[in-house]
Amino acid sequence: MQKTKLIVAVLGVAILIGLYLTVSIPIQPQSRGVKEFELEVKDRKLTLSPPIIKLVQGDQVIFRIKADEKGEFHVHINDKEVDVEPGKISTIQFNATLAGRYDIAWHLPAKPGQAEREEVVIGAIEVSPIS
Ligand SMILES: [Cu+2]
Repeated sequence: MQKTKLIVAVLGVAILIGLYLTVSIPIQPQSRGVKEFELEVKDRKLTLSPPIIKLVQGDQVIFRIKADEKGEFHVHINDKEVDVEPGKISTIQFNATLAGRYDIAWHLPAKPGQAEREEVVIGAIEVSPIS
């Protein structure tokens, strides 16, 4: 009888601790609501290391982007792009609706007589599916 009581008490405490941990420690600090990232392009690279932004399907995302040269920041997710100029912050906003891996590219302004703009892949976005 006493053993049973002890087991019940231990289980109860374990469940309470489990609940406390689940409720009080989210997996990622901003996993609910909008996820914001401050990104910087320097020497045609993202200063983030590794240059991979991990998201979960359904995340709403805002990138605030700085760069040391004029160019275009292009996320190959939903095909969003924005012009960036040194000394200014540009923003891109999107919803990570589809799971997968998407390139982040930096486009240099087209030179005169150049049909295609040069593109450098500077990072990636990884969207994991909702389990
Ligand atoms: Cu691109």
